[in-house]
Amino acid sequence: MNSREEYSHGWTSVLSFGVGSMIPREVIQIAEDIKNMRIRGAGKIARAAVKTLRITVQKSKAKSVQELLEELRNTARIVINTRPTAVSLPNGIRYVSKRVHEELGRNPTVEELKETVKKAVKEFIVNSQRALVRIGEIGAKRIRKGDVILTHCNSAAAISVILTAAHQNKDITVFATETRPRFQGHITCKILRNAGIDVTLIIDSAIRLYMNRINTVIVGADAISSNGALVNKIGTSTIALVAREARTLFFVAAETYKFSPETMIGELIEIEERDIEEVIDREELEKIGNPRVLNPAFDITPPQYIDLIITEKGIIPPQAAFTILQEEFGWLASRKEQLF
Ligand code: RUB
Repeated sequence: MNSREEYSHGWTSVLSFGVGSMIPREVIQIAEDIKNMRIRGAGKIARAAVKTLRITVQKSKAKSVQELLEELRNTARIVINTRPTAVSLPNGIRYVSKRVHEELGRNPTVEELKETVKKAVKEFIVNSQRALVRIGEIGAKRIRKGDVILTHCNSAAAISVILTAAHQNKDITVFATETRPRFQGHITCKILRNAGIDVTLIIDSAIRLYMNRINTVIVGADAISSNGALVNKIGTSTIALVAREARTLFFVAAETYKFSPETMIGELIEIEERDIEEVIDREELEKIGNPRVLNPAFDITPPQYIDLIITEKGIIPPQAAFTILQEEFGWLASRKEQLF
């Protein structure tokens, strides 16, 4: 079963069991926006996901703690199923769920539990925004004056490093890949050009031709596994290979909530397969004899091609991913998780 089927399955079953009426319309709208990529990028997805929990408690008419937990569980289930690869999404939900479980030990009232949720949501959002700033400050130290940087897709964390370095007058130049099929590279160009940075847009397949001019590649992360492998926008692993061959540095900018705790206990990260119409429309497909079309949204870069990972807690080699995971999510490895 692919992610799309799982998603629509989860969605209809929630509705058909009559739970749909308990899901606020705004939550369903945010879930749709994440799925359709009107909200995209792992960090933004996580912040939008935790906001749905706040909306749920704000709209809730639950008369008991159990009822409120059921509503939170339904929201979490819908939101988590929107995009399967970005671990920031379940990790954001986990952040709130963990605080709810701690509060449950104190036998809270419905109102107290609602406050716990609102406080945890706010904390997650503030922390994730601070993490972006810190990643920029830390990462910019590794950018030298006059560096030529290549970035792929559109990552707020990678852009934070680039913008911070630019504000420090490091006189940097950026190459941005188009990032087919959704052209997130255009968003990157717009942000960097608005900041007055010298940017060149290139097609994805031109990376090898230009790699010798590049000093440093900086990309974001949708997920990092316990062995330090990076899951990011399709094409990232090819860029890493080409960078290695050209002896160009390859940096990943990632908040610690992009590390995947499931991978500590042997789970694999699911690679999202998106609608083939993002690649080619049905009419054109017909004209070329209806070949099978694949549209994976992400790929996997092995740790040996990554020079370092810039997190808000500092710079780490990919081999230290397990340590980060133990610090951040060690509590998860020892018990079966229940979200709310
Ligand atoms: C976005 C993407 C980004 C990461 C990190 O993919 O691959 O590199 O999500 O982004 P999509 P950020 O466009 O399919 O969501 O640093 O902003 O969290």
